[in-house]
Amino acid sequence: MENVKKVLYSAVQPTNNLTIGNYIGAISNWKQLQDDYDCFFAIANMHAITVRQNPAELRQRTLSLLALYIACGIDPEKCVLYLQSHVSAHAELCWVLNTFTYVGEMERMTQFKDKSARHTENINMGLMDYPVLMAADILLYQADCVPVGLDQRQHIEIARDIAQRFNNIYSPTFKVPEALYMKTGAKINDLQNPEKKMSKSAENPNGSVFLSDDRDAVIRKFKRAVTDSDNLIKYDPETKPGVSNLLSIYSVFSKKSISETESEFEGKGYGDLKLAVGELVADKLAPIQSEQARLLSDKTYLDEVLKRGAYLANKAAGRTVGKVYKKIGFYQL
Ligand code: ATP
Ligand code: LTN
Repeated sequence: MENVKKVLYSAVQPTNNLTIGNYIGAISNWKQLQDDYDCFFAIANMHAITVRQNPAELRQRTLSLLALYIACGIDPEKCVLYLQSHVSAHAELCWVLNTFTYVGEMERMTQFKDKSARHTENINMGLMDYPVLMAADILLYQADCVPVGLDQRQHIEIARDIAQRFNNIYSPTFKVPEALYMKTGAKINDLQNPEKKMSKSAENPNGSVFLSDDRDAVIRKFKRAVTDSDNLIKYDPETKPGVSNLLSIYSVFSKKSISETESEFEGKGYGDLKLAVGELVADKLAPIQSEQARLLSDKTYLDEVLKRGAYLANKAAGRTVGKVYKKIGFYQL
């Protein structure tokens, strides 16, 4: 029977601990989309090594991220959950796409500029090539859409450009993917520096709420969140970035709209808002944390999930690489 569902692709790097920004901007949306699309969700360990990693930690974080995906409600029977390095087609297609990508384009990418400023001791070729590997990820599976946070916009654009460039030179080969941004919470900001996105590798750990933080830490971080001095709870990211960020987080976790959230806090002070967000987030994280811990104690099961994922992902990706090799003139046996 013809498959009518569209293909959805996304990934997260197994670097550091994930923040509620990663959860809101990425994983929590995946859960809602898994019934409507054919989903591929990867653990991007090949991207992770563009910044130096400790091998034992990288291995551990890989399983921990897989357990987190499942604990967040992503069903490994419905979706293809896999590890990027288990599918050699990622490296193969990346190499081919490198020859359709200009050095100047990569030098202009914001993430490359940021990361090379932060890791001056290790500005490696992989860091610069990061967007091409990401394009290969997406294009291998002929993905129709890619749910990501707003910080990934430039990467999705370049993946589209590369796909179109290849399709124009040869013939339609790749589906040109669309980014899928969620309305609220596409960008969660740092609690200490609300003009900047919350990041798992931020210098000040008080600005990021990690999915692994215990209840006290979550509540403490929200209590200390930077706001402003007018004590008026209103959503206005331009002039009130701190308060608006707290409202966004509350709205996502409570599944209420921003205006409902504003009315809920009408007449209340910043202290009330901070405490309410802290308690809500801590309540929502607790069951995810205990399910993740339960899954992590069953390594056999997690390995089974990865084996199934690797098999299905290799099958899909292999088809695309075969097509590409044929079009560019690689002799086939
Ligand atoms: P790093 O700090 O290591 O660069 P990161 O926190 O930016 O990492 P990524 O692994 O780059 O996280 O991102 C994983 C996913 O989470 C992406 O889809 C990204 O768009 C999303 N994401 C990351 N940070 C945020 C945020 N603050 N708000 C919303 N979405 C986010
Ligand atoms: N760069 C992404 C992770 C990532 C990704 C992808 C996201 C790697 N490959 C393909 C979507 C599609 C990030 O999270 N920073």
